[in-house]
Amino acid sequence: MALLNHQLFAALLLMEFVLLLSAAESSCPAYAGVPGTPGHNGSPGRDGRDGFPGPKGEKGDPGVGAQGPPGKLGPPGVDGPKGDKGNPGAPGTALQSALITQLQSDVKYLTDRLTTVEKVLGFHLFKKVGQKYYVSDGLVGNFEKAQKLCSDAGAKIALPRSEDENKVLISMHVALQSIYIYIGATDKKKEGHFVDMSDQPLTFTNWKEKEPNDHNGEEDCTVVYKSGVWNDINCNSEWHVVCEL
Ligand code: MMA
Ligand code: CA
Ligand code: CA
Repeated sequence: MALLNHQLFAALLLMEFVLLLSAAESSCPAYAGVPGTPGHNGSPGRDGRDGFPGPKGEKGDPGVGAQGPPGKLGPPGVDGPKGDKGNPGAPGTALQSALITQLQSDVKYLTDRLTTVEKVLGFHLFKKVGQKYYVSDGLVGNFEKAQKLCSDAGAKIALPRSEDENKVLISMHVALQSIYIYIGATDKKKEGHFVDMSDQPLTFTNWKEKEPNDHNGEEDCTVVYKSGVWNDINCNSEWHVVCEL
């Protein structure tokens, strides 16, 4: 509205100026008048339009972030190939060789003893005499069964080889409440010629008087009484089984 008034005002001013000019030309004679004093300055013009956009700025520096934490440990790698066999060592001294031989022998001895002791522990009843163990589960059977029970346990049917062993064997009678215990001596191969289970002649015997008598011609196996004396007996009769380790 203000703008329109300004324009209207300017147009009226212009028309008045033109009328005055034409009046002066037509009515005034030859000489010009004294010039008037200059008018006041006009009001400031309107704001100019926006300038063109300036040039594109320079690329910024790369940002600086703090380093992140390390990643998790990866899965283990697969085993590499087996390495080559090492070179043979320098020869040991005579003393070292002797020591190694001794140690190997000791290890074998101890391993064998441990194997034996573990077998012994598989039985309910066991008694030690010297390096030998007499063992039993209190079972009864004929001579063939007695042999099988013992061999199944990695043992042999008992056979005392000395007075000491014979005494310890008969001490098993108390726990077993037995009358006879089978021992590993027979004359199956040659009547009257008793041998051990490896067919070797007996180096210790403790026969009862008048034994072995091969009663009825059918006694080829051997038992021990509570008193410790031996008797030949029928191999099909059933008596307590004791093994040795
Ligand atoms: C039983 C038997 C034999 C033993 C005699 C001894 C009758 O048979 O045990 O082996 O020789 O007794 O009298
Ligand atoms: Ca006989
Ligand atoms: Ca007899």
